[in-house]
Amino acid sequence: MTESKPLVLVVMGSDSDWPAMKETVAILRKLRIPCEARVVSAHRTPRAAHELAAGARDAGVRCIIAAAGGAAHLAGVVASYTTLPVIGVPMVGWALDGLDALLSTVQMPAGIPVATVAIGKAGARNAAILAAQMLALNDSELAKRIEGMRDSACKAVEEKDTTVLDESRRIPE
Ligand code: RP5
Repeated sequence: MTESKPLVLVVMGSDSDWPAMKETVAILRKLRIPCEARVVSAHRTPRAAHELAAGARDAGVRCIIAAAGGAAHLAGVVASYTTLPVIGVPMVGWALDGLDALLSTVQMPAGIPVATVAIGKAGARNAAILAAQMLALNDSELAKRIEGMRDSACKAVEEKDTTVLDESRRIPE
């Protein structure tokens, strides 16, 4: 299968972020958005992070998703090297269990924004959906696929509702 040029670039500071960030890639693939996932670190491989971010627009990328944990400066550093929209995903872990990464990612000083989503897997999923919604601004077919995904989520909740309602009625007095 020939891979199309990635429209969304997913970067993470370590392969320890990959179990969460797989969720991002899975949703992008489901929505048929060409994407690529890379490990680059703002502090361990700063040159690679710079080159990837600075070259992304010319490579055809339209949105970057950046995940990191701890003193999570990757999203901010990436954002400083590109005018593409950057979505930051704070990773769980470390002494503060993701709160450190949340604040490091979201609290960007004025001028270089990072659109920050929730900590961990929920954020990883939402980052993909937010990137898709950005791309859907001028892609009505993609907008329909996003709606389809919401419909499936709605049906899943309705099924859960039926199950819980049934079980609640069967619990003896
Ligand atoms: C950050 O440090 C990475 O994004 C990761 O979340 C965290 C820990 O990295 P490892 O020590 O697991 O490689 O740079």
